[in-house]
Amino acid sequence: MTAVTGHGTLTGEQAAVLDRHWRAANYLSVGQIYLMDNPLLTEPLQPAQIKPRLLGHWGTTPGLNFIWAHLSRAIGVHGTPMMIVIGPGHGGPAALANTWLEGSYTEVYPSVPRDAAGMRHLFRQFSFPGGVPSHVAPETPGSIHEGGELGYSLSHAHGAAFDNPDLIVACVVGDGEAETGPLAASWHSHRFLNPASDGAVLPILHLNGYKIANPAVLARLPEAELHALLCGYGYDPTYVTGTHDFVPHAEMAAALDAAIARIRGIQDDARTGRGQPGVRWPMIVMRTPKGWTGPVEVDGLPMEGTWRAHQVPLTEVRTNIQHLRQLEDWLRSYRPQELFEPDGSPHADLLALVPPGDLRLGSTPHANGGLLLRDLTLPDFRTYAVPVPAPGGHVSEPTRVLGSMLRDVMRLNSTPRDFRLFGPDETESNRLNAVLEVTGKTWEEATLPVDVNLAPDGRVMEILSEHTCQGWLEGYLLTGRHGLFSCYEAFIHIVDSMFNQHAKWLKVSRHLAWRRPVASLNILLTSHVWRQDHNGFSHQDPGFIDHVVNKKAEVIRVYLPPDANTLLSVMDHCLRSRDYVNVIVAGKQPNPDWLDMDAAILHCTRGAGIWDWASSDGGAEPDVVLGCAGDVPTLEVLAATDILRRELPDLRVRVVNVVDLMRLQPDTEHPHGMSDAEFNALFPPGRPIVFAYHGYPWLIHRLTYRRDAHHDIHVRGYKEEGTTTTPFDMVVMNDMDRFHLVMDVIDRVPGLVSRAGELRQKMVDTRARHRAWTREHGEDLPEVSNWHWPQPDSAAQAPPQPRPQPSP
Ligand SMILES: Cc1ncc(C[n+]2csc(CCOP(=O)(O)OP(=O)(O)O)c2C)c(N)n1
Ligand SMILES: [Mg+2]
Repeated sequence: MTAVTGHGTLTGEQAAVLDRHWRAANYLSVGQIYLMDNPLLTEPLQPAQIKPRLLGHWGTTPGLNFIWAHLSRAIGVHGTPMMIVIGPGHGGPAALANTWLEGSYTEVYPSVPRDAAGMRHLFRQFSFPGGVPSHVAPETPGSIHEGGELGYSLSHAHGAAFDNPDLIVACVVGDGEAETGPLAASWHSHRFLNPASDGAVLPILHLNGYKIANPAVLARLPEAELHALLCGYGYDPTYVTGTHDFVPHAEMAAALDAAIARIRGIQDDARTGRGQPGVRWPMIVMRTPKGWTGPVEVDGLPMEGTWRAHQVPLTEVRTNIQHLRQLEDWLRSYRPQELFEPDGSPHADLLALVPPGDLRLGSTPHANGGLLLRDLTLPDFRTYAVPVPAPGGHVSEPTRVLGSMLRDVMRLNSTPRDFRLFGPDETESNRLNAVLEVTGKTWEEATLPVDVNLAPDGRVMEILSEHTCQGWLEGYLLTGRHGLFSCYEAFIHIVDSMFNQHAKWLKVSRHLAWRRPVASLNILLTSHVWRQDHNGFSHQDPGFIDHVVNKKAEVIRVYLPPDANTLLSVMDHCLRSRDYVNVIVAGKQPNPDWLDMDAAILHCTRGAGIWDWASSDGGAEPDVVLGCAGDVPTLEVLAATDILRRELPDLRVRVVNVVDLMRLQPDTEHPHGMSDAEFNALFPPGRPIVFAYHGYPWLIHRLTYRRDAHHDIHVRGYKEEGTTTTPFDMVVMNDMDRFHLVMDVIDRVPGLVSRAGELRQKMVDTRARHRAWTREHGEDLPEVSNWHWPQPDSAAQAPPQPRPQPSP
């Protein structure tokens, strides 16, 4: 390899320091993948000093090391706070090597000092039982991005940059990663980045040519085509190319200096009123060989610069003397004795480029967002309460009511700006539009007279990419801010996997004392399965909850508020919580309000409870329990109860509503779980329980299978029957309607079937009548649409029943 040159903004001496830093990081990376002992190669390498299992990814690592060294230099020179997001997070050795070199690692983990013993520890622990993961994991200082699942780097980086006006987030995008859908969509993120009030993202496309076993598409595009693509995405790319024989230190330094200057220029213009729409942000395209500086050839096959370098280039080091010698030569090619003191500490001169204190990439507080987290200023949620003179005595659209509260959350947290609402084009459809009274929908591109509510500095983030919404929000939260993602219930599945990764991140972070708690990821699912009036079957899928409950109980919470006041109370709780994923399922359609605010708070505090006003068991042992979770199931259970109370007045019915789904699990399984005694007090064993649930019925069985009463639980829920039809036809299609629930009660309560045969038949007939009526008239039976919970004499007037409005 030829020596570096010293032109451009870099002196020869600075280039030499950069190169020494890079060599040191490369040495430490190879050491992590291979060595258990002899970290400084003070003696010839022995097979016993090699790890028995060689795990990790070399291919991407030297490029990452190169970028890290250069970012460190640029931060020092410009005094610019920066953060790094590493898309190919499998290059964990790079982040570990560099944080160790710069000292940030040892500050977090004093047991890994910057000396020979520390270096040995650093090497041994990597991908080793009891050690640290091979990826840029939560354990890695300076990271908000694991990178194991590829595709989310740019959206995370933008989430970090929003409302962080001084921060530049350098984002390494793998050329393979760039083929993923989420990454492809997230190139548009800068179109939502306001140079006046946000920070900036500097994408560095890492064109090392290959993925695991294939070329990367972007690396094989003709240069002009790649350039046109990136320009089309709104970037102004600079190209830096390195080869086996040429290390482009000067070019990279110049590219970074120019990019930072350009970013500051764009921001200065925007912040002094000289900004223009259509900003072209800089980016760097770094074309270097995969496995750069590693073995050129192994066993006669080309290695450096090929896909073969992706993981571990030399695989038989313990058993093949040739491989052992090649590894030793490779390690010694970095000339460790020039880089480390005899005691193992890095030479002071190669650390000359490391910026001080919190400016180090491994120490930036932005990557440990809990350090910067401020409690939201929250309005008193009780002031948004809807009046409920008696259960069912008022009707409201729960998400619309919530919208008023969120408007004020938005307003109260406009300085500092640390609350945003995210969603794929559905804020208005989900009836949260009140927020638009105080902020706009972020939009940096041109506008037309027909556009409404768009604003460059808006804090409602709408892009039709659930991946991008989720990634933005995760980046925003992990850097110490707050937010809410509102999404159609069926399409939240698009981010199933991203939710997985975030839940894993939280699970690990919670056990790292140095990582301070971050605001919870709040997901509001509305436009739910039961009320997809416009859309039908494709939009009917309540399965996200099933997916969520697979994750570690300590980080997941699921709420099914049955009405507006309970939704307000739940949301207030979620916005105050830390380190969870809160999933809240709530309807947007007109829905009876069951609880006044005091009752709602009490019910939400309990999480699950007997609704004595609906029950007819007089507080004694019930003949049957009707359980419900979710707004539509609650409505159907109450309507069924009304029929039972009228038709079978001596039947003792108990109504139990569950708002916090995790209450159903045993307390040994979930922190919110009920003890068996509590559960039995609600659902006494030996009594039939007919449970109407918002989602797929089997989940209730999963959650309760250990309960004494499990044998007695019969669940109704969504069983994948649906289409574009009336609201009540949906519940009928899934046998969760009030009439079927009454039939279920008659069938399950011992002795009832013999004396309630007539009622049962009436229920069957009413279902048939419903079917005929809807097919004839296109709407639900009047007795269904006009049903309301019996009102006390003082409120004998039927509550107002706005006709449900179909909505998108
Ligand atoms: C979404 C996703 N699909 C597949 C993989 C498996 N995988 C791990 S690394 C890799 C290749 C990555 O290539 P690139 O982004 O170019 O990274 P680099 O070349 O820098 O290693 C693949 C496919 C993954 N981690 N994530
Ligand atoms: Mg690649």
